[in-house]
Amino acid sequence: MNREATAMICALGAGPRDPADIIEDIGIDESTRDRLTSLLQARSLIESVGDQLRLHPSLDYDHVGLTRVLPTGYRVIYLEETASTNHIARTLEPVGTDRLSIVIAGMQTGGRGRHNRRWRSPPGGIWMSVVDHSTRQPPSAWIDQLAMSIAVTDVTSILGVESQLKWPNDVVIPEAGKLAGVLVEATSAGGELQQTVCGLGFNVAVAPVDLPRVATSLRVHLGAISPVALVGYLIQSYKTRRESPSATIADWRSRSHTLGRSVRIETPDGTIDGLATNLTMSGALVLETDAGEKTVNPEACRRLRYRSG
Ligand code: BT5
Repeated sequence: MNREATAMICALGAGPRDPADIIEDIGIDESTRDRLTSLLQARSLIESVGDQLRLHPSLDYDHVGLTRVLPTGYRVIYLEETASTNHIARTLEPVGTDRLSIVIAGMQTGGRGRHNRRWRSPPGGIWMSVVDHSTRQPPSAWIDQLAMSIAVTDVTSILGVESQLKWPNDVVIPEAGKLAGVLVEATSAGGELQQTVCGLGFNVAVAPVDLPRVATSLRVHLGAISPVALVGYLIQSYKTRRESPSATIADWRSRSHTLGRSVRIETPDGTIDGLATNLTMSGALVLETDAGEKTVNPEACRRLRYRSG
């Protein structure tokens, strides 16, 4: 399944669409849309109802459904319920270093954020970990984190919702709250990464009452929405973006909710106040402070808050 095909499935995630709108949603021409429509109909992934296109009713959020929407070449493990997909992912043996594994759960009972904070994971979200078993250099773990959060903004953009990136690892809908968070955990030896697990928690169809006050869910903005419809495009976008780090960093800057704002960052060594001015190639946030320019690494940030004025 290519990127345009997964984009079309994603565009139908929030309900039936007029074929004319699909062209605009995903930026394709009419003949590509018609070709993709035939292809996806033949695979029973979408269907026509009256003048509209919609997801095929047989597309469930389970192992079979995920295998149908994901690009080939990935090992997929779907669990209805687990403590944490990152925990499961960390125990996986490689299936060949060139192959990524994806662990997805319908719900998590022990979801974790950074610094071991609790991550609420009721049914209706995408709770997912992507494992790369290949040996890589450390900055690539940071690129994975950026690539995954930008992939979430790619998905919401197709659905007509603008989301932005809050340093270091959040996706937010401005004025509404935190839509998604990313937790990357890597094991290293001899200065190289041996295994990288990139965990994403993305509130898709989650009811707001099941989330903390700081959170929002796509459901609040779009109504009924299908998580399985979004996963293929999410993974395609993640893959493309992690393969081009410079473009990924540039895109992070342009979709940033943090740059240009006054922030307060809590670190183990104290609090730093300043104006966020840039993101470095290694993922650090550059601040203009009263004591001059300071650079804060993502690992050092326990919490970032915006300051007014
Ligand atoms: C994160 O941590 O944002 C990273 C979250 C990663 C979760 C995924 S789910 C799949 C994989 N398996 C796991 O066990 N984890 C990963 P952090 O920046 O520390 O944010 C945590 C804070 O976000 C909490 O203290 C709450 O304030 C808030 N929070 C908790 N659950 C949330 C939710 N579902 N949506 C939005 N905010 C939430």
